[in-house]
Formats: sequence, C-alpha cells, structure tokens
Amino acid sequence: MRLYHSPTTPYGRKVMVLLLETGQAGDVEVVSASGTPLDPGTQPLDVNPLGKIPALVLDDGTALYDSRVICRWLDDRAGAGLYPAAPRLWRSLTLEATADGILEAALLIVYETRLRPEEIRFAPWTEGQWAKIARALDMLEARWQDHLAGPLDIGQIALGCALSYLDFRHAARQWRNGHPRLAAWHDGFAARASMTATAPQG
Ligand SMILES: N[C@@H](CCC(=O)N[C@@H](CS)C(=O)NCC(=O)O)C(=O)O
Repeated sequence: MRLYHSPTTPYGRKVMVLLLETGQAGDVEVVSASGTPLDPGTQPLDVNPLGKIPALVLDDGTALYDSRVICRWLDDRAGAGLYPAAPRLWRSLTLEATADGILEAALLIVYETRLRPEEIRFAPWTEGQWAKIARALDMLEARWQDHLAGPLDIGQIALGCALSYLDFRHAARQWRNGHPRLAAWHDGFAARASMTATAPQG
C-alpha cells in the first residue's frame, strides 16, 4: 500500500498514529506529497482529485481518501477495534468529527495568513474560524472527559492530533488556558510512542 503524506499534515498524522497503534506501519510505503489550494504541487491528483492528503492506494490500485475513510479501512483490516460497538461508536465518530472540525478551522487560518495577500485578508473571518475552535475546546473540556478517560478510539486519535496541531501552528493562541482537563489529557496522549514518533517536522 502507498500512503501519500507529509511530515506536517495533521490529517496524515491521524493515519500514521493509527498505523503505529495497530501494528501496520510496516505494511505501508509512505510517499511524500504536498500542495495548497493555490498550487497542488506534488499532490497525487490522479489518486485524489481534491488535491488533498492523506490518500492511500491499495495493492489492487483502489484509492482511498480522506483520513476518515483511510482510518476506518485500516482499523477494519487489522480488526483493531478503534471503532467500538454502538452506542459508544456514535460518541467516537462525533469526537472525530469535532477534532477534524478543529483542524479544518486551524488549517484555514494557516492558509489565510500564508497564502492570501495581506491587503485582501479579512480578520473577522479568521477570528470566526478561531471562535469555532474555542467553542469546541470549551465543549470538550466540559462534556467529554468521561469518553477521553475510556479505551483508545479513533476520536481520541483525531483529538490528540488536532490539539498537537494547535501547538504546532497556533501556539500563540494558548489553547490550554481555560481547558486544564483537556490539557492534562493531551499531556498523557502526546507521550504515547505513536505520537512522539510522528511529531510534525518543518
Ligand atoms: N478532510 C480531509 C482534509 C485533508 C486536508 O485538508 N489535507 C491538507 C493537508 S493538512 C491538504 O492536503 N491541503 C491541500 C489543499 O487543500 O489543497 C481529510 O480528513 O483527509
């Protein structure tokens, strides 16, 4: 299998963490790819026409994307149980969607500040993206601690990668302020071997 990935993509990191947690890392050839909405660069457009990574090409040529599909497929392949039976499943998937939503807003802010020329930037839009993240963090702090204390699942993997991405790209926003329980959970999660082995570089 071939995984298109870059050392800084938090969505690709979800897949890498899952590969390590489920003992499948050796089954995948990692191919470096990168690009932006302005320039697809080395993104494998023939694999994912949306020009995004991660994307996984199976041995029979089937292309899988995005990270949610790839993670679920890999979990199924290994029988790893990172997608528990319902009703817990719905919490796991909602947590993953929340973490991915944090990532989406965080990435849009990065694109806004890096790609858009300064004279046409719109600060209220950027702050609106951060407000989404702030609301999600408040909700996770208040209502998700029981789930986070439970067995490892795809929601926790996605959240661990999302919070680490906030450290990586938005450290100045200091997401830990007002979220001590989430910060404590992340300290523990970030110490996992699968997380230390996949820390973003660049
Ligand atoms: N929903 C997708 C998001 C993937 C994504 O946005 N990847 C970024 C890298 S972190 C990308 O490839 N961006 C290039 C672009 O948007 O053109 C997933 O979960 O895989």
